[in-house]
Amino acid sequence: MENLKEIVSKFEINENIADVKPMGEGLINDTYKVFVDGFEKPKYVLQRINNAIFQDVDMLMDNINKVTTHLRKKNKNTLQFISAKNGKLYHFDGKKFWRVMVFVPDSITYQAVTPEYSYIAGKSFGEFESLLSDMKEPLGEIIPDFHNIEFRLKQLRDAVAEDRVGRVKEVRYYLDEIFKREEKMTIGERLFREGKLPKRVCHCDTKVNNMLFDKDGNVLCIIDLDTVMPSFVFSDYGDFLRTAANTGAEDDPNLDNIDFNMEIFKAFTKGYLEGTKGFLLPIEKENLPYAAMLFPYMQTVRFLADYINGDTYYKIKYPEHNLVRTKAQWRLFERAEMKL
Ligand code: GN1
Ligand code: MG
Repeated sequence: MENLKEIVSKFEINENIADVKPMGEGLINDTYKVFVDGFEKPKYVLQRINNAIFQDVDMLMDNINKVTTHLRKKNKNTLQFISAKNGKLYHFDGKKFWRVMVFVPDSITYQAVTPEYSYIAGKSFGEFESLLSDMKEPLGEIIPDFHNIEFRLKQLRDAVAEDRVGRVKEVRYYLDEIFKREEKMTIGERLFREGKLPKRVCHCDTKVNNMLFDKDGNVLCIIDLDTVMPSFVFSDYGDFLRTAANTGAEDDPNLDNIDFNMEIFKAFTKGYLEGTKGFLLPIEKENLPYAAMLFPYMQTVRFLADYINGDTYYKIKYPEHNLVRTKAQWRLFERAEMKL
């Protein structure tokens, strides 16, 4: 294990670093809170960037820098990164890439939200997209085809064809169910090719726990900006509901816990439509129910492909974890499909 304090010392920080402790539940990067002398609460956040996934770290930090600068110009609270002593926004230690940001104090994250909070969240993500809609400088597509469902289905097909670890035989049911719905679930990409559906600057990882609230339910800051890139507005709307409207956990082993909560759906949609007022096209609005189904569907496809590939992408806590996640996301998809 690397000396985390020494890594923090590579950044423009004047305080004496007292302690570095693990934080968060992300499936991709490793995150730590940094304590300094004289402060009880954490002062900074240290993160190891997973550069197997974010391969172009310069582009990654450049995107984030453009977005946070744009938001700050509009007086919006956003993440604040600390420069490394090398002048860049990251430090490379010879093997790993690291970055440091200011810890947002007195913030609360939720794994689950009430209708009232999801209304606020809808407004915030809607406003986030509106605020970024006039960005002049283009953002790089940090993970190409990230939310392209046709591409994700192709990856699943490739995984099945290779069947690297012999897991295909146990997941036939899910494969059949997924591919049965291919036509209806790829409509977004078709509308895009027909020139009817635009791409916009989106957050692309709008999980509930990527939003920091204060104790009164106001949104303090939207975090985890790694995947901010051009995408359909469906990304932010759909991925939030995938986590918020799920009455169970993303990886709930008990499928009976999982349902698609229509109260949350309605409240979030109301907020989102207010936050995006004057900027969404009719075709985008009409397809919001599709977006709410698309994200559990896409996440099933991604977890299943990773399971078939022998768990190379998502961090897992036990050997069957990606299969459990697949089943849980599929149940959520079925419930959404039934209700929408
Ligand atoms: C990953 O970084 P994290 O854990 O917030 C993933 C998302 C998935 C999510 C599923 C870069 O997000 O796309 O929806 O896990 N991020 C990347 O929990 O693949
Ligand atoms: Mg993320």
